[in-house]
Amino acid sequence: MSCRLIDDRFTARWIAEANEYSNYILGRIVSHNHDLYVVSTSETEMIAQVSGKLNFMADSVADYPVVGDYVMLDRKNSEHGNAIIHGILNRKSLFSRKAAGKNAQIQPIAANIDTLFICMALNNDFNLRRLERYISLAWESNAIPVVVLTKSDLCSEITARIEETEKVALGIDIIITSNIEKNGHDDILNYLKPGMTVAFVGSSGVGKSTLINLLTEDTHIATNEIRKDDRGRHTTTGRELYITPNGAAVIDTPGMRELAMDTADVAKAFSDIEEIAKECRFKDCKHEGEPGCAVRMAIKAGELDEARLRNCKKLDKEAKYEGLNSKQIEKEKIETMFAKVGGMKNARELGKAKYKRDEW
Ligand SMILES: Nc1nc2c(ncn2[C@@H]2O[C@H](COP(=O)(O)OP(=O)(O)OP(=O)(O)O)[C@@H](O)[C@H]2O)c(=O)[nH]1
Ligand SMILES: [Mg+2]
Ligand SMILES: [Zn+2]
Repeated sequence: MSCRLIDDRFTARWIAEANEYSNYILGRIVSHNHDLYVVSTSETEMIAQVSGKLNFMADSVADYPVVGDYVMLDRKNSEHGNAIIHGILNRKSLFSRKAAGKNAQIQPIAANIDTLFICMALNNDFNLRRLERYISLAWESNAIPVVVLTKSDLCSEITARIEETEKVALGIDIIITSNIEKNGHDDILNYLKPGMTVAFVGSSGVGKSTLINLLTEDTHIATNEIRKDDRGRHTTTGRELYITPNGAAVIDTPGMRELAMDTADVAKAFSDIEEIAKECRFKDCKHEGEPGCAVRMAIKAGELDEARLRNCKKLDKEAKYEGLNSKQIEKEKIETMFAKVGGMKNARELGKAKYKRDEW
């Protein structure tokens, strides 16, 4: 099934904003490849590119459209060439990843997601530390996370895995699925209401595309054939938006190999520790043996897992380190800006080069 046209169920909340640009046509990005985008409008699907102005004004990759974005287009059809994207409407949410590494930039993945399905397989992909990172990034994105434990057919200790997951995914729904046994699909379908947008993220090979194919009753997305062992090759290379038979938008993403913290909300992912820490005597308590430390007391009383505190500290440290790093990036940006003013000739080229480099 190809992506159907966007309709009022999706556009209602954007109509008011779109009115400000009454000369333009509203479209939604369904996929993109380098600087070419596929956009869906109420009438058709066509190729589009960003306008020269949008390109020139862009400060970072986040200023370019991503899958799920609502955009203003200059034409109804592509009879006379590719459409031009003149603006991106305010995003309700934006899920970004950050590759590990010193100078890694933020990579926006998908926009305007209501529910973010964080997929993790119940085999050797199962990793609670990685799940914590995903949960942090999910809260940061403004989408509501749901944890999907996939490939339950490969796991004989499902109850134990769920219990472990519950300790990390506080207040987050957990769904167990198997694409082989066709389990848990109804639980996922509950979130796919008309007009809603959901996205699937998680490591390569956990079965995201297979699941989406089954949900959209489609064999449109490339997956590896179903097999009973753990191996699965990296398959999804583009990011795509599909529409389910009942009118929900589903975004597939390629598996992410590394996931580093950015401004991700560590505190929210560890809200249990935050809550206990409110009772610490010192406001800036590091829970490292200070007197009156409520966190230490909770660990002693067996109410909090010491390992969880360690992970929280580790992520916090990483996030701070990344913060420092982004300041350096900022400094670099300012220097580049002055270089631009000094020698305008290269300004546009600079912007373009930056965009290319940041793609993945
Ligand atoms: N055992 C088992 N294998 C599955 C299940 N779902 C998918 N697979 C297999 O796992 C492999 C990867 O599935 P994909 O759907 O391509 O995985 P993906 O998450 O989309 O991977 P990327 O696109 O690389 O991010 C394939 O060989 C699938 O047949 C499942 O529920 N159980
Ligand atoms: Mg895939
Ligand atoms: Zn403390």
